[in-house]
Amino acid sequence: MRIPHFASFSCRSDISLETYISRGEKEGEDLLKLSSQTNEAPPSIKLKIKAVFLSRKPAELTSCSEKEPIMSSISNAKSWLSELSDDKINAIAHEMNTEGIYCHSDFLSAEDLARMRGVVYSAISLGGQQSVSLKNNELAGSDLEILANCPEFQSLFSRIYSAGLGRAPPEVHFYQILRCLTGKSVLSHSLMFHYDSYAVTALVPVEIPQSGKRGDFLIIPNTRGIRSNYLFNLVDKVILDNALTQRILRTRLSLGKGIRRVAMVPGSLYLFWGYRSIHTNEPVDEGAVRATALFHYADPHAESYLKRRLGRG
Ligand SMILES: O=C(O)CCC(=O)C(=O)O
Ligand SMILES: [Fe+2]
Repeated sequence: MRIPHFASFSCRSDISLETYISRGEKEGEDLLKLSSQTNEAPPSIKLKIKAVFLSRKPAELTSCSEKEPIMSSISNAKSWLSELSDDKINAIAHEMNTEGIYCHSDFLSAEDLARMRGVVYSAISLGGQQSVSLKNNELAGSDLEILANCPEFQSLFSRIYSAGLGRAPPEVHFYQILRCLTGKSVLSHSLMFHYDSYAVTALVPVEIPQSGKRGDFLIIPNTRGIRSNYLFNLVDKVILDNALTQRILRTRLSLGKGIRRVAMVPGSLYLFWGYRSIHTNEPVDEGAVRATALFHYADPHAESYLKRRLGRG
């Protein structure tokens, strides 16, 4: 059983999740005060976010591999994942190929989402009410780490990879991000059409505004294959990343032409070929929060000499 070593109060089974969350929020406020007094650098603040978050987790919330915990995190996700037949995997890969995106609803429970939102709001608060992204190591101890380490979740990716690309899947290591958009910086993080560097992308919305601009996900599916050479991938990226292409794509969006719009539902799991598909998100209002958990898997150019020489390996 995982005992949170950062915990500043003990985890007891007779304390409700809500109580833990409210205690965590109180600690978040204290940390915020502390950071404004000491002008601490963001990385150390992020470590403290982790501390706040870990302190919220009742000891009963156990890792994926443990048997019959009294109260289990990601249990909805685990039960769906453990029943995935090969036919279902083929159907998912087929939908990613034909529709561009596959969606499974209610992947996370309301309790999972509540805990994840706790992390989002602590991170935003400690980041000065601006957009923040927490990466792998900053998510250690969270439900998102538990999910990333869950063998059934990992095998979903390798199975989809083989079914969709007909290649032997590489070992599963995620490039994981919890992307929290809010404040003025929302605009600079939105409508930036791009290709991911990884073949498969899973996206789980944690917080989506219920009024005003929703920050819909936008995708032009499967516009390219997996490039045989990193150089060709770079050329694609240079063409896509420039101002003219971005303007053309935004015009295309305003004309409603050829771009699929997906209104994201918190707790659903979305899967798409991130490397192969041009995609981005719309903005949300400055005062709103949009948070998405992303799991990127399989860098086709992981072994590229050129990539390493360019310092991107
Ligand atoms: O948050 C989103 O909707 C998409 C983010 C994304 O595509 C990325 O981080 O690579
Ligand atoms: Fe992306």
